[in-house]
Amino acid sequence: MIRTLTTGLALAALMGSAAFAETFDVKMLNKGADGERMVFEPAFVQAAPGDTIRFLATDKGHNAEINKGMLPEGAEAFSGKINEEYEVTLDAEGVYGVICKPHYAMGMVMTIAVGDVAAPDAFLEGRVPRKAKERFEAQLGNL
Ligand SMILES: [Cu+2]
Repeated sequence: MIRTLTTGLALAALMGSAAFAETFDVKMLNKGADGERMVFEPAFVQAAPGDTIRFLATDKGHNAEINKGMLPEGAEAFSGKINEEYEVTLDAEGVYGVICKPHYAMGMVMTIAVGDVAAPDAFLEGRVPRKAKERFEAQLGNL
C-alpha cells in the first residue's frame, strides 16, 4: 500500500513539468476576424519555456518559419511546409519572429514571446517589408 503511494507520487513528480506545458493553436488565414488579409491568428502569443505552438493550415498557401535572425540566442530556427500543420516546442526564453514566406511582403508575420522577456533592440534591424514591420511593431507592443 505504502509502496504504491510512493510510486504514484514519484510518477506525478516526473510528469509534473509536461503536464503544465501548454499548446497554443495559431491559424494561418487569408483573412482574419478583423478583416485584415494574410494573417496569423493570434498574431502574438505569450508562452512559457516548454510550451508548444501548433500552426494550423486553416487556409491554403501558408507556412510558418522563423524569420532570419529573429530568434533568441541558443534557439533553433524552424520552418514548416506550405499547406501543412506544423508543431514546434520552444524551450529557449526570448522573442521569436515568425513569417509566412509567400506572404511576408504582405505582412504575414507573428511574434511569440517565451518567458517574461522584453523586445530585443535589434529585432527590427535590417530589411523588413513595410507592412511586416508595422505588424511586428504592433505585436511587440504586447511586451
Ligand atoms: Cu501566408
